[in-house]
Amino acid sequence: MTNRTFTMIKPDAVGSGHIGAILAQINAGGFKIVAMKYTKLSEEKAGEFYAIHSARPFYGELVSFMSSGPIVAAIIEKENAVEDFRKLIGSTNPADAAPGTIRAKFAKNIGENAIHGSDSDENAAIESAFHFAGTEIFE
Ligand code: IDP
Ligand code: MG
Repeated sequence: MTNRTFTMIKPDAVGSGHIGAILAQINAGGFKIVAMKYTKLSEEKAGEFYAIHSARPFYGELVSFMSSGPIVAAIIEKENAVEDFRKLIGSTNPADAAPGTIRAKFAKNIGENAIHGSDSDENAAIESAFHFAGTEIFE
């Protein structure tokens, strides 16, 4: 039912100057931005956001990477948003990502992989609320 998902342009892609190109590809993919902010996660906030991965061996690396520089957080809207956005960004490991996807074009490796996309409607709602107040979301 829901038609929204949550995304972050990660510190690697921000640092290499790809914010504009990635936002253009998101818009060209049919997504409308309904909330957006340029911000930086503290280590504590990054740890909280990725708490679901706390048992994974790469958790420490992930938290330090995600708090290493600014990010662009956004809520985007389209029919079938979660699934269609995962297709637009491509596989976690850019070596496996389909040609033309955001990760194929901009990710450095499986950790520094340019962009986040929620994996379910439920997580899209949780992750959106983590970053945005209701007053920061525009129809
Ligand atoms: P996803 O972002 O494609 O949903 P997840 O498995 O949910 O992938 O992992 C979350 C994030 O953790 C990835 O986007 C990536 O930044 C990082 N990550 C995943 N697997 C590895 C790994 O094997 N080594 C280092 N970092 C990883
Ligand atoms: Mg995930």
